[in-house]
Amino acid sequence: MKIIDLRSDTITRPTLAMRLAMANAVVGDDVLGDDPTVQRLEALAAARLGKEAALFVASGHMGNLVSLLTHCGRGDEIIVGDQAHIFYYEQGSAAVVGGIHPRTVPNQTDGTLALDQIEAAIRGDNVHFPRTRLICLENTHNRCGGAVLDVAYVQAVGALARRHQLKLHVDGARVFNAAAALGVEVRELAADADSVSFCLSKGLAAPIGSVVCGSAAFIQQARRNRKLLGGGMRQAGVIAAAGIVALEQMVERLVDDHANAQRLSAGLSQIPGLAADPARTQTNIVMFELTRPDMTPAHLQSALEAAGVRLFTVGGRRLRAVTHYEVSAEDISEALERIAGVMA
Ligand code: TLP
Repeated sequence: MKIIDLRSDTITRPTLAMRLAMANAVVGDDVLGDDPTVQRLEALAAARLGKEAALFVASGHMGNLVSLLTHCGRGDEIIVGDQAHIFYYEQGSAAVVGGIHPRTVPNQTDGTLALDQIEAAIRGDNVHFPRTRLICLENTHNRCGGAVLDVAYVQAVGALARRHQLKLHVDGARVFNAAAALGVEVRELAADADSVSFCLSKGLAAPIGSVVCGSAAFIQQARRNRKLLGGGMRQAGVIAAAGIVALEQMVERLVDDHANAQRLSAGLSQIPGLAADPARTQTNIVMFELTRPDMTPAHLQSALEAAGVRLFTVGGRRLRAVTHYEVSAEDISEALERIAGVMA
């Protein structure tokens, strides 16, 4: 039985082109500034995002943490969504490592933070308060079901940040999915942000790595912070080579993942005992709910595992399925049949 693995787009393994590029990569000591492949990836990423410079990091988590450490000092406050990956899934690392205080604003179901609620969360000058320094957005928004923040919204938050002398960081782990869904260039979604981190190892299918993009001065300081976290990698061109292939060959096909997610969401919405909303599936993440009261999401997850369909529970009665390049349209039909079988 073929396992259909919908746990995450992080499970994608490197393509043959990536493996060949990795084998043939010209490398050097990147901590000493000598790795031409890492430099090529960073230049390519900066150009795609429309920023002056970029920094290759080990993971999306490291990209966010390096960015936060670079924008903020100890005791500074960030405004962040209560469903944000930075707040929800990163071990509170900004607080643990950087002494950075998170101030949450509720994420709306479309992944946005209401502008008036961001504004209300900005601290005044008062000896009792931490200093607000940074606003964080997430695009696409993972826990909001892969929701896309559009260009006008990011512009509005950027303008609000500038009005209050704050910085804007975008956790763009899946920002290429956002751009594909909107039919815009990713640089349009990055234009108003002071820093954007994006992942090569999710839908773009590289084995390892993320990139932080920003001004040259920001990236210079971010490079110091990457080293502080033990993230200085030596012949990192071996993995950066796969990242270059990811950017050059794997971006255009993301729309296929979105079409598969749409198929999956529509199919799930037809299965008794499940609730899914295809209109809210905008990219490659499908959130759905188990409405049958005699079953828990954990039960469903293990029954599906036994039927060769893997996915995650994400709290409450919700489950998450993610499409990616190792899942075909036929796999989606097969997965739907198996899910309907389990539910019956
Ligand atoms: N998300 C993972 C899990 O951690 C939940 C997933 O399977 O979706 N930002 C966002 C928006 C993310 O979704 C993730 C990973 C990260 C950052 C962190 O990336 P990594 O895993 O490379 O550290």
